[in-house]
Amino acid sequence: MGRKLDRAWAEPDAWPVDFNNDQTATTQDVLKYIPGLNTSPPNPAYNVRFDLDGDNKLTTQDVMKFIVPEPDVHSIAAEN
Ligand SMILES: [Ca+2]
Ligand SMILES: [Ca+2]
Repeated sequence: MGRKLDRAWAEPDAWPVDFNNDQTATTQDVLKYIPGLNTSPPNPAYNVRFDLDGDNKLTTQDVMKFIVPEPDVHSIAAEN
């Protein structure tokens, strides 16, 4: 189960966390971090494609980019 890319016009590569270009963000995409986790250039295992925070290191901070905060339903209800 994963999140679906809801923009039909978007190219698969336009969604940064969809590493296998199947238009969903799943554990299959997260597993792609395993070979390069805790690497940085010039280590050949480092791949800039996975460096989502652009700090030249592949760490759990990049993996955390998969987590999108859910809206706070209580504050939304209070506003309406
Ligand atoms: Ca995917
Ligand atoms: Ca990084």
